[in-house]
Amino acid sequence: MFNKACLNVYFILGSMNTPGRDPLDVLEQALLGGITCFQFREKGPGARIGLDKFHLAKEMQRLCAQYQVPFIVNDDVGLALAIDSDGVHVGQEDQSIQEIKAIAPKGMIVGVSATSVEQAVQAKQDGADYLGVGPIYRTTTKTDAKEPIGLKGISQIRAAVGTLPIVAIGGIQAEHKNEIKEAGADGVSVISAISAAEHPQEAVRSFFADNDA
Ligand code: 3NM
Repeated sequence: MFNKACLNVYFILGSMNTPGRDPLDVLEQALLGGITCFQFREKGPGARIGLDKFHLAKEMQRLCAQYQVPFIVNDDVGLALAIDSDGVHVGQEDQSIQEIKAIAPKGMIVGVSATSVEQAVQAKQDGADYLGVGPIYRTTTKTDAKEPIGLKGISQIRAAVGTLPIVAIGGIQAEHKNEIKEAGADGVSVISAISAAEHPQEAVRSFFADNDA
């Protein structure tokens, strides 16, 4: 089910990203628009915890399954295992890839964030299935985001990791997609360009407006 084509338009969302709107509605709009992967990222101020988080994850997982879109859990390996998600995505400060691989079912996708060539090479060696590389541009969605690495950062990481699937992240809008793919990424991951759009479904469509519709 998972290959690099899944990274084409990779949507990330938590309930904190949809103030005043039902996050499930926003996700369904995005699925109707054609997102190719989804990450549940319930994190930061106002994020749901405990059973509330668990239930939201289950509902989002069910929606994604309906549209046959891979469902990936950010950071929370326990949750990923408990609901048998398609994958888990971890940052540099989260649980190590080797530890996760040791306890996760065979075939569970493990994505890793990398902001430098060194981190990317290490993640590949440790067995990451794909890399989330960024931030590409400036973003206000993640308060502790690093300095942007730009298109050059993507090209350098691509050169260092061969064919390992890469998705770019951070400050990405639809009009950036072509240059990002030309720089060597397999796709783009976004939060606000879709979650904050008045019409999330149309916002997703705009990511397909170019050559790979
Ligand atoms: N991770 P938006 S940047 C979740 O650099 C996340 O690893 C980043 O949100 C990283 O699409 C980021 O609204 C926020 O800029 C992406």
